[in-house]
Amino acid sequence: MRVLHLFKVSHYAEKARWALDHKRLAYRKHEVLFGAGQVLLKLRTGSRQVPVLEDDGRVVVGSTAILDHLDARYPESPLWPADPEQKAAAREAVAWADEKIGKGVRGYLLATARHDPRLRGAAGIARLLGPGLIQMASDYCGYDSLELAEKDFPQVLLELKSRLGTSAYLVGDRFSAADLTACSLINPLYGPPASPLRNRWTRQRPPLASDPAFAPVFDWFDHIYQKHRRP
Ligand SMILES: N[C@@H](CCC(=O)N[C@@H](CS)C(=O)NCC(=O)O)C(=O)O
Repeated sequence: MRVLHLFKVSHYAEKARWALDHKRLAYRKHEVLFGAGQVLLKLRTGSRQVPVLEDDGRVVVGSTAILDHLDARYPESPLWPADPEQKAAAREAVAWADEKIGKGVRGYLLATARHDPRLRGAAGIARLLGPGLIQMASDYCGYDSLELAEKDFPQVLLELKSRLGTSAYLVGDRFSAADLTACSLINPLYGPPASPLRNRWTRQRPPLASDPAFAPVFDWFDHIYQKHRRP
């Protein structure tokens, strides 16, 4: 049986889950515990980070590697475009989303959590983190400071909006790994109705979504989840 090692709240793990669900592949979810669970994961798979997929004796570490593995082994319902130029564009978009949205969402949530204890609890960010520890966590998100993370993230959303333009998809005219990646990674901030990671906090669109400049991006998330997120 395939096993996907994950944290329940991990947005990179949502990317892997979505890919498996998209291909209608059965798998068991193994929820890794922070700390001790990661030590065991490292012993078993060589990685302390999730997601990790075990598929028929093969260990695949990292969300994009999992997408590649699944497309190579189970070509039905492809995630990557067949056309080489579009495939290269999708790879670039996935790498951009991994870096900018994946890390940016984390930084932005931690930054806003400093002023909002309710968000600290509801977003699943350790309830006990005080402002000092949250500041230290900015390193983990790859930002020099959380002020920067807070300021930067709206720019990331604007770039996403301009990458989309008037198209329904990030690359070409069909759903691909690029849309799946961008939408999975936004999840800790906002979980559209069709998202399995939707929780008490993510049920509400974040305050910045009420700015008309960002509304089209959030409408796009809703649409992609509704149309392409197989349960
Ligand atoms: N580039 C990796 C990123 C994975 C990642 O950042 N995983 C986080 C959870 S969202 C993690 O396991 N963090 C625990 C740690 O770094 O110790 C991927 O695409 O899978």
